[in-house]
Amino acid sequence: MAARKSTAKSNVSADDLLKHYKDMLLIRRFEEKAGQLYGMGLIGGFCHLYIGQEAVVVGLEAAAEEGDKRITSYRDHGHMLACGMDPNGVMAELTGRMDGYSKGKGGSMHMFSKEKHFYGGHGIVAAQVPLGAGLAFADKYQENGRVTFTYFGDGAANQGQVYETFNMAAIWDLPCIFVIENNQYAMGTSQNRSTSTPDLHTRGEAFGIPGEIVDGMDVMAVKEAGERAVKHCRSGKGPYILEIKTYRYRGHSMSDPAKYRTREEVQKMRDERDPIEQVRDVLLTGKHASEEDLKAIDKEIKKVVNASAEFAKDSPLPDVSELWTDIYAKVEA
Ligand SMILES: Cc1ncc(C[n+]2csc(CCOP(=O)(O)OP(=O)(O)O)c2C)c(N)n1
Ligand SMILES: [Mg+2]
Repeated sequence: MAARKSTAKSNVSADDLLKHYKDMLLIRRFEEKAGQLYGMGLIGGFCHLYIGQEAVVVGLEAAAEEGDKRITSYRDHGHMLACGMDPNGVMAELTGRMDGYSKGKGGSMHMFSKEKHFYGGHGIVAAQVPLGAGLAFADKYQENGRVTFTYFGDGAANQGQVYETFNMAAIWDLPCIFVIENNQYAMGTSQNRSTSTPDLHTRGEAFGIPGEIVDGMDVMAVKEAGERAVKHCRSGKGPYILEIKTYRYRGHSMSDPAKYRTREEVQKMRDERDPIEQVRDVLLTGKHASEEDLKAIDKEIKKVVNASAEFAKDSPLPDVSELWTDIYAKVEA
């Protein structure tokens, strides 16, 4: 159960790198656009952007297989795009439109996709953690070989229900990967101020759950750690913890004055550790892509993102009658 520090050293193919680059860039550009639309008053309520954390979901999705499940918190747009959900449907939901994933009734924090096995989108801190174990329980019961990625933050890692879940997941050897996205801040509180011991990957030791710490700004390190975790869970050995050290560049939500950290701290992270820039450098220095190739990719992605904003703006608001639909599930006899 010894903690291990991950480093990316694999012989990764240029095609893989290019795919990770595109996937991360799509999330970044999508989130930038969501920030703009929020500023224009087109997105209401809360909106938690994922900018800076892109390598976490892109790396883990590269380790997942068809049928694996994912569930996360309110900072969920990146997770949805990374598992292949449609940017149009996500943007339409953010703007409260009928063509959104929850017909415009859920917004940023409440989207789901049965097709892509994405189970939300949860606004209550850590509430998704026991739900994730429940999904993994269903897979174990059905003996279908699937694993569930249960994402939560460093702040959520201090919630009591996480430890009740760890206990049950360990007792039942559930195929659940607990992904702690440690971006160092819980809303306005730094991990140093709120957490008695900094090593969140060791939080499963009392329950016999192995864990490791991962460089979350390095997409390949995340992918490799994800593969180890998936292998462990799929082979029936029970749950696994990945503490992925990452960083969010924007405020906690759109209404955060961010007085708990300096601009210099954020700028330093952007300049020295940015996950997209790191892959860009490898692509260019390894001559796997030219500046022109990368410019063309950026242009293509901006087109997709702009189209999603147009799609959202053109989609109608939900009819008042929608207030009475989608309240109860139909249970098949
Ligand atoms: C049970 C509960 N308590 C408090 C809140 C308010 N709240 C929303 S996000 C948040 C911080 C969580 O931080 P972290 O788990 O590190 O996730 P991050 O926002 O960094 O992704 C808090 C306290 C909430 N939504 N639910
Ligand atoms: Mg956090």
